[in-house]
Amino acid sequence: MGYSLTYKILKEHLVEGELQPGNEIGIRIDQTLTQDATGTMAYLQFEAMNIPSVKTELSVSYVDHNTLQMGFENADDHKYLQTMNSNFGIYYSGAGNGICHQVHLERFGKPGATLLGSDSHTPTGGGIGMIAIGAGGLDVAAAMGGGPFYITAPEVINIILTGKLRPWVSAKDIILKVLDILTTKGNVGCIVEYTGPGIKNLTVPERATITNMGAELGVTTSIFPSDGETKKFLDAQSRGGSWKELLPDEDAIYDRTIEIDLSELEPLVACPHSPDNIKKISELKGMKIDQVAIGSCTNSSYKDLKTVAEIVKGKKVDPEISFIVAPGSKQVFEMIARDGALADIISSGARIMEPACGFCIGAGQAPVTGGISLRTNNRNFEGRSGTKSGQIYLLSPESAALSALRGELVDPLDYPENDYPSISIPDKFIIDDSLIIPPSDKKTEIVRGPNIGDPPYTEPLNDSIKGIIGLKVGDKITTDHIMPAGPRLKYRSNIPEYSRFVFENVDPDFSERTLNNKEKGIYTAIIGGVSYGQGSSREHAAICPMYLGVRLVIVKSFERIHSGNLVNFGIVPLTFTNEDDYDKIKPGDAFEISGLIDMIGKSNSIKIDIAGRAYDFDLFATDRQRGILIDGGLLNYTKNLLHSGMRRPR
Ligand code: MIC
Ligand code: SF4
Repeated sequence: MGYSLTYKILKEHLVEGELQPGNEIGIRIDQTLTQDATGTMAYLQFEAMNIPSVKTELSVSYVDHNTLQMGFENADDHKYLQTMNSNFGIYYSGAGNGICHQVHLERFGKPGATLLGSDSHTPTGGGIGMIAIGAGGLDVAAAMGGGPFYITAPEVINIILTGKLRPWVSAKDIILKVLDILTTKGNVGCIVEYTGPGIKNLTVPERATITNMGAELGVTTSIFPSDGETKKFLDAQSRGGSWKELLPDEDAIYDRTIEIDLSELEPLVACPHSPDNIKKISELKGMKIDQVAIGSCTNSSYKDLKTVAEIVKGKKVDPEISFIVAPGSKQVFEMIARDGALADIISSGARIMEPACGFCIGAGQAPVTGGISLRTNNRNFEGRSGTKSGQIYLLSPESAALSALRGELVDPLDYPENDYPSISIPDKFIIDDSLIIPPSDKKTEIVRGPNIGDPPYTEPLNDSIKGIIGLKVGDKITTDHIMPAGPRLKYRSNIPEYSRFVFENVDPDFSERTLNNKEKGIYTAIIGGVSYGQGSSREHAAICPMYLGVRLVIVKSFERIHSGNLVNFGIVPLTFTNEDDYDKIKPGDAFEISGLIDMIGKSNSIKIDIAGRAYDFDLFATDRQRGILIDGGLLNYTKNLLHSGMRRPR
């Protein structure tokens, strides 16, 4: 009985637990990455662990989210990151060097290694055969300290790709098809492994588009084998030494198998407001549009932008739309600048943005009221673009560029096959790591401007809690609903200030009301539906509610990263034992729990009295997470373990 590639890599990194689907396992983490919007908190927490230097093989800190620096706040964060990183053995990739996932793939990723990143799109690294997982910043801090990362040993979904894509159909259409099949719900605890004869026709940037947006499935990660294409990519990055061949065994066992014939795919689009709301472009063609934005960590490689350049070369975009292009990294930017592709894009009427997250996280380029925006990124949650009424459609760079020229959504298959620009991976990329500051041997001063707060303090778990149901929400609540980004991003290092915006677009009074209640000793519980907490890894969606006095979140189902973040910050995650109870509980109902610590310590069943009636709920936590809840959060728990010698850092 052979192993999948996923299980081969997990086996090599296993440090705790038994590698059987469904078991909790601890794995060794070789590399970590952070970005500035989650990184400041992660490093403040790392500092609080009192460990002199990172214990990983490689840790990199990127600045790519808050690069606008409107006011001192972001600049303060960046200076803190740069000075802190140099003292603790961490590489610092500054603003302008590119989006973390793109740069990590280009310059640091290594087949067969494990990567933990404080960003949900860390699975991009699966494009070169890594087990690359997104997590909350505190989990990443613990991994930097040498602690294992805990996951449920996954069920592996094998997607067998056969055939070859037709001209005008590309990697984005493959992952949109996968989202159509698997949807964004019900895949927690799975890893997607791609195999089959079709993968040899996919270059590394194409594979990375697929593993990147695999995050929207809610899976732990996605992975491609490391083969000749991977070698070609790493050789072109002058990193051929990092390559090794990694394939699943021929008789590998998978829990589920799906086959996709690439030659049958056609251009697809994810319609508002969910990445799994998939339609064929042919069904929607002719729709007038207001904006086209090409870039983000999903589709901003050299291959993507060179394809766009060839499509718009010598032509002009519809002057009534706004056409935005953002390269994924300095490497991509410099290459399209030097080979003339950038000039073709500019001449067509594009507005060029710096290599950063930008429009993808609502940092600029918000569409007009009710505007239709075609974008190549991975998320189209309501309001994320910065315009609540904005209608965001996700599609390939090819479909986006052709549509920009016409001012309406067009079906690329209506264009001649021979016009399709077929771009391959260059033999050599331009290598210039001058914006990456390596760690220093000397200890220097860490600069902490006024925007750098203290790491969040988690109160110990109360044995008895009285409170009210502060909010009741429906299905698919994303972390963008809980903790909006865009213009609020600059408060990521200032918890009291950022907490003012919790659920801002869902219930504008939530924050003030909840904090007032806490001051009177009344805590808050939130009721939700399925897939609560999907999307971003931002642990602020747990930290800020915790700060306001939220102690319980009771839902029909959770997404992995968010439920882990709730535990890490001492909020008890519960699911309905009887889903019918969802309808019985009302906002404003009073609740009361007694003997909570005992219940968490002993069983998974938690009894709560709500509006005078007794309800049963299931604790959504592993044995280890119960310990974390009782210790009052992961920081306390990790400090206790690392310093009591129960678990030695490597
Ligand atoms: C996102 O795409 O939502 C983000 C912004 O990259 C987040 C991280 C964050 O909120 O800082 C993510 O994907 O984890
Ligand atoms: Fe940045 Fe968007 Fe990628 Fe998140 S999804 S890392 S905001 S580019």
